[in-house]
Amino acid sequence: MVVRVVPNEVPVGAQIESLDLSVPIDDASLNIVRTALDAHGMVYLRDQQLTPAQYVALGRRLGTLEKHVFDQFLLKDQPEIVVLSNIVENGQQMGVADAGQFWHTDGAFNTHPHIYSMLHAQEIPTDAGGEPLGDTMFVSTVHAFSTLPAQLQERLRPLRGLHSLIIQYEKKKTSGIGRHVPLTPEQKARTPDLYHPVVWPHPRTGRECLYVNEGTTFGLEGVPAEEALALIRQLCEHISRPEVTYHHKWRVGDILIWDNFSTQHKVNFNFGPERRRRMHRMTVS
Ligand SMILES: O=C(O)CCC(=O)C(=O)O
Ligand SMILES: [Fe+2]
Repeated sequence: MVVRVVPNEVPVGAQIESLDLSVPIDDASLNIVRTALDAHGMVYLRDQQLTPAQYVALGRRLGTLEKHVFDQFLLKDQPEIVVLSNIVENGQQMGVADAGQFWHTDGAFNTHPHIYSMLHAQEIPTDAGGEPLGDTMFVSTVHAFSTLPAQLQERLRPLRGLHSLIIQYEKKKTSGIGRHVPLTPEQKARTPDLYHPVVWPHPRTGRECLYVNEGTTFGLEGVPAEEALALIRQLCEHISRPEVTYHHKWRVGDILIWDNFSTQHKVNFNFGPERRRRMHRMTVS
């Protein structure tokens, strides 16, 4: 079977068909995946039956795997995988329950954000009619920048944005989604506030990505706080316009890979704690 890349109708994302990721990926197929990621920012593959070890082996083919700051939710035998889940068993939370409630890009609180994140769907909540709940939504930051007025593009190019994991976690505390796990002082120390370019040339393609997000950007260097927050809000609204947003309808076995420079994502938390959702997540630098 020939591997096919089928782009979404919106300017982000593509489905990759006829590629079985449970067998070690060959160079030609790996190249198709990388090229599709460069072109579309995120890719998804359906019906992938992989053990955690096979999943880790796949991730290693894309780059170096990182360990999540939440050590308590790493898989014991495969610490490259962090569990995202709303499930509580024997009074114990099984994974990070509130990841993705704001539009964001992963790793913005790292000096060198990792390029790819990956999810492998283990359990997906559905409504009474069997329709999946908890869509993950994606937008393109390349498309967002390229559709801004030229004058605004010029103004943004020299700016740097202030990103803070700590402020993001304070925001999450009050949002009421899932069970919020506070950062320990040591985890906070590992992720201090930092600046990133507002317009970030993509490390692989060189395309300009609008690197400002609702989740972690709380200021602009040299711009008065109120003006900066208003501009950030305006840019975030532009980035996440409904007509350019892809909604991923999850199925168990889906593998999603996304690029954290050229896209942003957010989860639709339209499912309660009584409906189980569980993902295996990895990050690739
Ligand atoms: O649970 C999801 O669908 C995505 C959560 C998220 O933001 C992430 O894994 O980076
Ligand atoms: Fe995320």
